[in-house]
Amino acid sequence: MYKIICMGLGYIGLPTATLIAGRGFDVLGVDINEKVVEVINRGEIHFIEPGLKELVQQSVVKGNLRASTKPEAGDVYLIVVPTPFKENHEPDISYVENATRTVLPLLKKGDLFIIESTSPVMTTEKMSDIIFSERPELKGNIFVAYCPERVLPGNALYELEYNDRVIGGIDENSTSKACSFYSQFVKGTLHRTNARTAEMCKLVENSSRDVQIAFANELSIICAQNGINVWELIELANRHPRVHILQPGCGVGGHCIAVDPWFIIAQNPQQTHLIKQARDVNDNKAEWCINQIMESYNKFIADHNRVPTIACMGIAFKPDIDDLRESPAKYIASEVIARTKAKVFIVEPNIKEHNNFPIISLKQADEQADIVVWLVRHKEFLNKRLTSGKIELDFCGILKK
Ligand code: SAJ
Repeated sequence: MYKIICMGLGYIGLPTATLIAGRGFDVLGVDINEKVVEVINRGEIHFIEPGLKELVQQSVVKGNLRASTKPEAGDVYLIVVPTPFKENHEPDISYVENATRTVLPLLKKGDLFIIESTSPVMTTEKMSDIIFSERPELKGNIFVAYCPERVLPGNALYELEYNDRVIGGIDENSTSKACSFYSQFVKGTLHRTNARTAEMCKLVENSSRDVQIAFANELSIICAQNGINVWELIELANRHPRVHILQPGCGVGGHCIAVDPWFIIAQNPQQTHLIKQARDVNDNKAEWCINQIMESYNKFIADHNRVPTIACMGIAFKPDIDDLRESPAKYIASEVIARTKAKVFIVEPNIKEHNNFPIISLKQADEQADIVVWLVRHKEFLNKRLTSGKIELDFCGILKK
């Protein structure tokens, strides 16, 4: 039975480590954050993911899953650390490189080294160059592959098991070895390719979604201008057998779709027009929402001769999660707080309290707010009727029939 070392215990690393541990493997999860390590070793988790806590608890009790700030020698090394971008939108692969350098002294003949972190093209080759320049005796004796994760936060456990995977080794043997590893816990089809194609595949998947959402967001602005209900319009257009328009929102957030297109843009600045434009459209959608709120706010003051109370409904980056990373809704709420004199409240059913945002219940918002701004389509908001006479700005389709 292999021993697996999973470098990174975040939104993807922890569910992955837990799934593998659940198959009876000995898994050591490694994270630089001592608090995260301590929480996991207690059988708890540090973010919301349905079903995960129970599985972590079971595996920790059984002894299959342990967490540590330091790696141990194993047979398979999974690199599942973040790849953010820098100020100038250039990808920052320093976490991948640090994780690689940390396990480098532990590698031995026959080991499998896999990168799952979203990475710019050629990162896997760069990491294998680092490994082989420091440990030349391992050249041709270890297996190195790239296998991007594809799971949707909120549905991670199901998707980890059932999604197809793209697996690209630095050579055929590495691809085969990685495929045989994943076949032990993935029920989706495993697709063989090379490392560069697998890296680009991940970036393209998220860029494609970004471009499609940008189309919906652009439509929403055109519709507002023309007095057309965008939700109805999209529903009707999608009745065409070959049309599938996504949903507009208050922007695109999270740590994937709003980030990964930049990795393609950074490496191909002359060739990326549509991909860059989509990023701009999606980023500007949040600004457009803020302008709409400001218009309503100013009109309220002119009409009522007093400052309104505003409730921002949702600050998570998407429905039904507690994740605020790169959240356009959170950005909009903070801008409304900064730019108005209004009393601004936040309703976020997935978060109990927040240092910077006054969180109140839906009922309290209904009692107190003059302007209600629907930012995130949380399930708790659906089919809720507010007291009539309020100004409601709907940026996420809550009021659609
Ligand atoms: N959004 C819209 N309209 C839509 C769909 C989404 O505005 O019709 C917004 C969401 O509100 C959110 C953002 O887009 O702000 C991203 O949400 P998402 O649900 O599309 O995606 P993520 O970021 O949670 O996960 C994505 C997934 N990628 C694809 O669907 C191609 C997931 O499979 C990846 O594993 C993940 O990125 C990742 O880790 O890269």
